[in-house]
Amino acid sequence: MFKKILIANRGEIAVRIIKACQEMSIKTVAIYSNVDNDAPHVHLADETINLGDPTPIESYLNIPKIVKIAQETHAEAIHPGYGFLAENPDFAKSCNDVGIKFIGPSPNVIALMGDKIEAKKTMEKAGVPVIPGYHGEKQDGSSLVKEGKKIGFPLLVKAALGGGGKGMRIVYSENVLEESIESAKRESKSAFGDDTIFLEKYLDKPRHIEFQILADEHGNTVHLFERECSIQRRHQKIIEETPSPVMNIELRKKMGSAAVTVAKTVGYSNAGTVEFMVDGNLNFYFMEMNTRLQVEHPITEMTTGVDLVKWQIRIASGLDLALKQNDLIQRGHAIECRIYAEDPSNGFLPSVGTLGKVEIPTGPNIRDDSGITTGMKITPYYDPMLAKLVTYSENRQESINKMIWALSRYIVLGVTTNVTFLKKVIEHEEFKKGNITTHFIENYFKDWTIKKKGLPIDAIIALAVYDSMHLKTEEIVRYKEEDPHSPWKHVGRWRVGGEEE
Ligand code: MV4
Repeated sequence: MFKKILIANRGEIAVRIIKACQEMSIKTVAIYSNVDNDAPHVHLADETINLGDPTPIESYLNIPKIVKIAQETHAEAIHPGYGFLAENPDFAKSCNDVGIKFIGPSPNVIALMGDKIEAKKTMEKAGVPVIPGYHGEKQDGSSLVKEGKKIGFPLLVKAALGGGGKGMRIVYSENVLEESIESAKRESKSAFGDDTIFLEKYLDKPRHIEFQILADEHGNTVHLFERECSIQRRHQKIIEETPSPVMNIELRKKMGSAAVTVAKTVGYSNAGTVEFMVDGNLNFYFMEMNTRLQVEHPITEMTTGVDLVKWQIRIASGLDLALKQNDLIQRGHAIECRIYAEDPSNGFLPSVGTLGKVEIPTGPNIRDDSGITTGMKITPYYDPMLAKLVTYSENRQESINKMIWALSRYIVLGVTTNVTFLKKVIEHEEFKKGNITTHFIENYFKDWTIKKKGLPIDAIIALAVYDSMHLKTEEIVRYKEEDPHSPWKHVGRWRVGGEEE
């Protein structure tokens, strides 16, 4: 087992990984940029090395600098977390080349899965269902138009190196097909330096359902069931849950076994996620594989009792996967809400500032994975996700109720957050019924702005906080008497939970 690991990340995931290392008696090295001096991952680690300039390129994306720090601190392995360098094959290779173990799959597998066309072709050959479409060699305009007509409309144009909707176009009719292909190619070229695209039938009422995989370096592979990730906004997941409300025993068996086939086909090792699209008739299709630990891994941990980060570390150190498929069981129901520093009443623009009071509710089966503390700076340099709130219960309804309870008591001052928005989504009748697709947010929350009506419990608590800070409350919080129920306001620096005037 490793004696020391460098964590090439920041925020809540760096905290999550450091805590796993502490439990395993592994020393940790944290890296941090100049705006992260007060970040919790820095306080938790055994050694900390400053990266200087906060721009991502100069800090958390700086491969030579990070590898050099790992060598100098004698770290034997690097955990990349998610985002930043987690799915960068050059980084994985740079680590392995100097004898530092990259905690993840091999560079070749990362590169293969990074190319959505190659991944799709490989899985089609392996007999895994893929979304009907064109993913061939011909990339000239007229061939692609011809193939597009064969598929029919609506169809989707996707970038080979894409993901997250970049370079993607929905095409509803033939007369805009050519220009959509061209503009997708242009966008893809500027975003990924490559303009290879592929075409897919546009699925009706799709759900995004993914399977967690663990594979050791000796050929043992298991899946840890599904996560329903359909609730997203602009290709960012915001709420995930497991089990999926549409899943049944038979479908789970089929999809789980397809996910294991995907992993085995490419000789996958470590933790990974196989993403599927599921249509209204419960047909499922392989979409892509994420070759990293995912943001939403905690809901799988809650329902299986398996610590995914510890297994990543054990697998990377060469241990056998002791978990057998038949021993794994899914029990109860877990939901995760992603807490972002963003302003729902202002186009979800990232909100920056220095954090004041942070009060996260605790209670039975409430998990807080956060990377925030009072005094920490929230800057525009990095992803605005502050924390993840997870609730677990014996069934979906109870999990939802617990989440509503917890969100109502979640306080972050200093920046605006999406907490109130999350609560509205969770409370939506169609969400409660489990009637969700990837278009849920655009369907039901299109021009959503918070209706400012009054003063809820969170604001009352916030007022007490202001008092304790010797500030005059009437200068800080105002609300409209005629709107007796809702979220509050702020004036000046401090904001509560949701929104800004
Ligand atoms: C799809 C799809 C429907 N059919 N593929 C791909 C990237 C991911 N973030 C969203 N993706 C989708 N791929 C097929 N064949 C629906 C989505 C999708 C989506 C598409 C257009 C506009 C908004 C969307 C939101 C979520 C998912």
